[in-house]
Amino acid sequence: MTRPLEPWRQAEFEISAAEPRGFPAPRGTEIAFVGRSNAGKSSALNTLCGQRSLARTSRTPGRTQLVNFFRIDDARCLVDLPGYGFAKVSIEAKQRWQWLIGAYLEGRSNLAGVVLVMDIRHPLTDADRLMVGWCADAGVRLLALLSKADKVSRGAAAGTVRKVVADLNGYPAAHEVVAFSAPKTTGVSEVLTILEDWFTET
Ligand SMILES: Nc1nc2c(ncn2[C@@H]2O[C@H](COP(=O)(O)OP(=O)(O)OP(=O)(O)O)[C@@H](O)[C@H]2O)c(=O)[nH]1
Ligand SMILES: [Mg+2]
Repeated sequence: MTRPLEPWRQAEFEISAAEPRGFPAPRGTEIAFVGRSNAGKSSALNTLCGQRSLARTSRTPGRTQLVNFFRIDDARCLVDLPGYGFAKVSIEAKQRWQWLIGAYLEGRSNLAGVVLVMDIRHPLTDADRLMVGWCADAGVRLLALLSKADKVSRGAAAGTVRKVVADLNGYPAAHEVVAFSAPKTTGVSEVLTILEDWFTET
């Protein structure tokens, strides 16, 4: 099936927010990307939009603590949440991260679902599980996007997908698991299909 990619290609950076009062007023529906720093969130976002540098790759990983909003059109918005899991980050920075993500996830009335980006070689870390728990409590749809699938064999990727599917078995809201590769564009149409469904069902 050919997906209507064109609107995604037109996606533009809208605004960055360092704290909840900087979040733009909800307009249309939103899908948020979360995951460990370096998991491949920005790369996935860029690949899905068919753009090379829509979301900037952080030169100083772990330091960016902003929520970035990218607008597809009036009805659709993609949100890049700060990456977590950097051991070097101070306790205050971690608490700040929790506060910011919590404020976004708990308070965002137009949130259609969350894309949890995880390196296919290290899925479901403790922090990822915390994230899954938050989404479950909030009743938010979840897509586990297993990035860097090009780094493992096809068989290994399929095996990890099965494991994550089994692990998310008890997840209360709608959820999906997809193996993804930014350079090879593996999983792109599958992910676009799921996210478009979320946008239209909400
Ligand atoms: N081989 C391969 N490398 C990838 C893939 N996705 C991302 N990368 C690489 O992984 C590194 C981190 O990617 P980013 O997209 O910047 O990761 P991020 O999750 O946005 O990281 P933060 O912004 O620090 O939270 C970069 O060097 C990317 O080129 C992928 O699918 N395959
Ligand atoms: Mg990033």
